[in-house]
Amino acid sequence: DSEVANAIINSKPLRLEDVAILNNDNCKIKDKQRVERILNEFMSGGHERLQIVSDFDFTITKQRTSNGATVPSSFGIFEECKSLPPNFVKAARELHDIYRPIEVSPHISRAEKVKAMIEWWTKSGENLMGFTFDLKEIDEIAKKYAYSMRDNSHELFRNLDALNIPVLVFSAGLGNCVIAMLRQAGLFYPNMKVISNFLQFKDETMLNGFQEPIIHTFNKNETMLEGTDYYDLVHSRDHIILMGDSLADSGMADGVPASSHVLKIGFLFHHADEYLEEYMNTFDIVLIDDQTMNVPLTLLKLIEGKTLPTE
Ligand code: MG7
Ligand code: MG
Repeated sequence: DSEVANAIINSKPLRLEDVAILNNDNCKIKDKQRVERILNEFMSGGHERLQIVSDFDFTITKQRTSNGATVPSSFGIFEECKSLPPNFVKAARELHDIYRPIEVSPHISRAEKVKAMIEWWTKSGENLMGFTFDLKEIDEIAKKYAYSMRDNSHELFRNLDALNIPVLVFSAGLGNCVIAMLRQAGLFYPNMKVISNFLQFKDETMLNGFQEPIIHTFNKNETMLEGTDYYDLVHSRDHIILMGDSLADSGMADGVPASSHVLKIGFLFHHADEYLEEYMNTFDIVLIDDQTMNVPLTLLKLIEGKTLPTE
């Protein structure tokens, strides 16, 4: 029973080998001692010291669905809206074809990538001008893709809200679509804050680009929180679980106090063999083709003291 479980957990340190899910073949951990140490610290700190920082696209949404149905990105959701002028959609695709290869290229320096990404998001915002748009359209498309969320997302986000653990969803995508997706899937809880790019309107219905500041692939980190209410809410929560699917997501907690402990979970899917080593050097826990929230959920239950490590 849970009292026994608590007694066991509280009396001796957790060993990683006792947490079954972290010993699966598709779960790769480079520094097991470090993960074991951080987990024990998180367990003794309890949920009051915990905060979650997560990417959205292909981190909260799946990288692959079991029936092969597509999972669009947040920008992809927007670009599916029927009333958008065809020349807007054409221009958006052209920008994607130019800049996406730069974003993911292993041969281009970070500085050059940052410059290119600022160009991409700026031009993308400039295209979003001079036509009317009804935000309700986004809800309709988002509803269609409610199946895209990782398995057991509901249990994870419901528990996080019940425990008042702040969840920061950090997205370089389109925030209006991120919120619509979360809401349509029943995952948008009051403990959640979405920092992302939001559409700006002029004269109420006329699109006028993105609101400032632009969040792109390489500047999404907690320095963006300075001066916000959310910063006050989380700055004393020094135990952080970070989740992302792209290597650049590993920097999302940069800007938190140096004394914080960050446990980084990376979801790896595309070119897994090729990228495994780099993901293992970047994230504490790497999950290969895991389309569920089972690992974060297990960690949460351990921190809550609700479960035996073997469960
Ligand atoms: N990304 C960035 N921008 C766009 C855009 O205007 N349209 C589309 N379809 N995709 C875009 O979730 C963030 C990801 O979205 C892509 C400006 C980038 O690849 C970025 O990593
Ligand atoms: Mg992502």
